[in-house]
Amino acid sequence: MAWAKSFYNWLFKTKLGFFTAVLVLFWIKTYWIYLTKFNLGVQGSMQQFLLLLNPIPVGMLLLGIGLFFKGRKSYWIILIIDLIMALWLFSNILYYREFSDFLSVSIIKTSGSTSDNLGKSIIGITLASDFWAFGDVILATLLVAFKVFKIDVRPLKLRVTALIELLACVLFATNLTMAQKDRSGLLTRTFDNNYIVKYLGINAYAAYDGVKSAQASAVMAKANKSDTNTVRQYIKRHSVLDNSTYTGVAKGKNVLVIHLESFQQFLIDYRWQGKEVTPNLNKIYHASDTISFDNFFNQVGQGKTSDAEMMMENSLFGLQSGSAMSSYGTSNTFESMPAILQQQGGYTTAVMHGGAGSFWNRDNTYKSFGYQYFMPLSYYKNKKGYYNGYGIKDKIFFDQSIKYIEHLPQPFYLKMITVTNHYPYNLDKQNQTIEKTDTGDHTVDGYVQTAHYLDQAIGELMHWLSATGLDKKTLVVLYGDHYGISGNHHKASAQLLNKSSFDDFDNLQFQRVPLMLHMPGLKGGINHTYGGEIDVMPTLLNLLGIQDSDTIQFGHDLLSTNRPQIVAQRNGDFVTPKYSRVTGEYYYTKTGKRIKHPTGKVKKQLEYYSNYVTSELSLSDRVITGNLLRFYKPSWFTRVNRKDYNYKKKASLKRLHKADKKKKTSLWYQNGKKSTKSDFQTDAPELNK
Ligand code: GP9
Ligand code: MN
Repeated sequence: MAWAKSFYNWLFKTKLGFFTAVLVLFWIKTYWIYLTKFNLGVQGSMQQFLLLLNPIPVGMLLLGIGLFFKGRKSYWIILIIDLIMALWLFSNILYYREFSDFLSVSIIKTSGSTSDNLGKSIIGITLASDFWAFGDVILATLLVAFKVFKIDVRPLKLRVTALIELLACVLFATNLTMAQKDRSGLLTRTFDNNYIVKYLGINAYAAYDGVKSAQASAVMAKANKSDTNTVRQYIKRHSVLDNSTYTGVAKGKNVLVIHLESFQQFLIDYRWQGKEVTPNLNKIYHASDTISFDNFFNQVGQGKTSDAEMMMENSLFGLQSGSAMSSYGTSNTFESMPAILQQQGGYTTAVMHGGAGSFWNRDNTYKSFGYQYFMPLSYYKNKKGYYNGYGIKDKIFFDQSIKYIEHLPQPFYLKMITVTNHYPYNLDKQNQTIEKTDTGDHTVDGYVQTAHYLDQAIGELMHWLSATGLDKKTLVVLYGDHYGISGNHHKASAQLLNKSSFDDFDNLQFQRVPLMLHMPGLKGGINHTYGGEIDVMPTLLNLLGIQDSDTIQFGHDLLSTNRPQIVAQRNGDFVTPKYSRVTGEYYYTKTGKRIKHPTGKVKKQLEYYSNYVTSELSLSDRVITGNLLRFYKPSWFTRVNRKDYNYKKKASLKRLHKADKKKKTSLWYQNGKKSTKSDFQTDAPELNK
């Protein structure tokens, strides 16, 4: 029993023993709270392990600060640090319950003026068990107060303390490396706070968020009104006239934007084993009342989907690194599509998505964009077998969305974000209705299968639109957000396209995604203009006959006859009808031949294009990183007030039904106050059991 006694003495009578006890208690508590208070979606043994591990490194590092102090002070400092960590945890438990997301510096900074302010409702949502977040601190404090822990006044050798801190850093580095391996781009792409907490822990998340927002505010503080003027002058200099024959042809119509996840243009009319992969989309593509584009490019960077959304609804580019929506969606001022349509056209604005609301910081960003409603996963039934990858499967998503769509007062602007056709393109057997391709590349071969599934889902939704007559009142906008097959699959891509080779030039051409504008009566056809996601907002506003004069938008009406047709890629490359730039090299777009020795005239032209692209990208970056729209708005625009929006399910649906009752313009009213749900037919096996 001698060892037990000496362990007891070490634990209760030395400073290092106390430090270890506090750390272990903190560890157990934090892990228990991860499991019971948050819904982190931990999958697989690696994530399980990291969740268990991640409280230790940062806990050790922070509590270790106390070891540098002498005597009693050392104990109190350890306890105070422990208390601060507990407070952070506790606040996040409450915030998470309300918003399914974690607190961030920008939320705290803006919450003084928004309804996010938890102050009012805090008592209502606190559970007794939440106070366990302080359990370890209270226990340790009592044990010190009642002298169970004897204060050890001997100073610890600096070497020992430094070693402990070093060990904490090594542990953290290990944690980080394992996390990055499991989830590449974890810190650079900033897709979801949930992921950072799951992998690195709630304290590492706090530090990460703190550093990021400190950097961001430093840049913002330097920006001023004259920067805005520079941007405005640039936009004015490069503006072109909208195509007036199309102005207002869709005036007063609903706008249904369907986000086709990871959908590339080559899938249109693509056949596999003699079978059309996307028959429904092909039909829309070729319809005489669809304006289809075959030289329309995605222009996203690391922010992928979120960059596409940023461009489509603001005509501003995503950033060089990370996601603009994640980093600036909460703090910045925007003059976005939904806000403009609500103000200028009396539109009801909404987003529906069968995935987590916190992904890409949508739950905060959409408020800044002025969306009145956001229905993420929490609005949908998620029974066993419904979920796949990043959200519930598209057919099930549409099926459950009908009850929300039919209550939207018209005209509405609704964006529906699909997700089944997302990497890694897995689909359960019962939903596979076309064979996989046979390139042998596992990340590629399932692509036609999920695309086929998405296409069927679109078919079902379109069928419902025409069965209810909603199609006649609606402009349907379909677009692919970005590539599905990345540049790391040249061999498989060549096989899919039946080409003998596939290089970086081909990969740039592979960035084409569909854009289709479909509305009964629209003068359609396949338009060959070169454009991209940045151009959609001005195009739509022109069709809807909504004014957007004096706005800061970097795109140009796709139907305009003298548009520049210089399509920027986020890395500075570009495509024009004649020339392409790929990783700094120039090519002829039509032939793919490299331009090795350009003549003086061509050289000048290429330089002009390069400069054009770099200036628009960097000016757009300045708008976002400097939050420049806070300095300027067109006279007809009213600033969005984030306080007006709350996406909590119960409150939000109540608000929707109130608006519906007041306006009486929803499909539900037009259908004699009856649901149109029975007009939605789906062959989803999960729903036809
Ligand atoms: C998740 C989804 C995916 O909600 O939109 O985003 P992505 O990975 O395609 O950027
Ligand atoms: Mn996407």
